[in-house]
Amino acid sequence: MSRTSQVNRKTSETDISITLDIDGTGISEVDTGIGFFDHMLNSFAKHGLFNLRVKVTGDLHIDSHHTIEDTGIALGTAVREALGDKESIRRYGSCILPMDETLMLCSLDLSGRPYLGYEASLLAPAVGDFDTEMLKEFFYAVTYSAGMNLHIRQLSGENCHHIIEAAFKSFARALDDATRKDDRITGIPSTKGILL
Ligand SMILES: [Mn+2]
Repeated sequence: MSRTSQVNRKTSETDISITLDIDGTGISEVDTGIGFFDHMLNSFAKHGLFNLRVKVTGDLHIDSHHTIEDTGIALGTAVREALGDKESIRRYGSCILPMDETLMLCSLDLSGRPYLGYEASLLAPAVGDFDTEMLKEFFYAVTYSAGMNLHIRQLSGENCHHIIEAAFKSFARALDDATRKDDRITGIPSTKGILL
């Protein structure tokens, strides 16, 4: 069974289509209209070994808010749908990722229950057209639509480009870990017997 999904989400603010293959090789094609956000989603695909296609037409004449938040909702939905009943997956994943002066921790549980723990200090208001306060909003949207417990914590860092990029890359590595199938796991990895 292939672990893929296709999500289309259209509102008066954004029009989004995403295709995702959990068991990919890191091939991506991303166009959100925000160059730095494209760079982040390409990095996410590359380092999580996901095949990802993202096309977003958003109301960027207002600001980056709706485009980034709604892409997070659609990406979280794509992850949840691609994973199906989560049979034989490792469920938990963690990564502490360095990027020059930055050290970023990401730890997640594909429990079905959404929670975001977020701690990062971004001193610049924006990187390119990406408003830095949208980093938290993006991950909040992903956690709620994917049904995942996600903790992201900046252990060190100064440069906002590094901090945001390390967040996306550590998330990618942790998610790759958590979504891997393990031959030793029979059925759903929960004593409840369900992870939805
Ligand atoms: Mn970069």
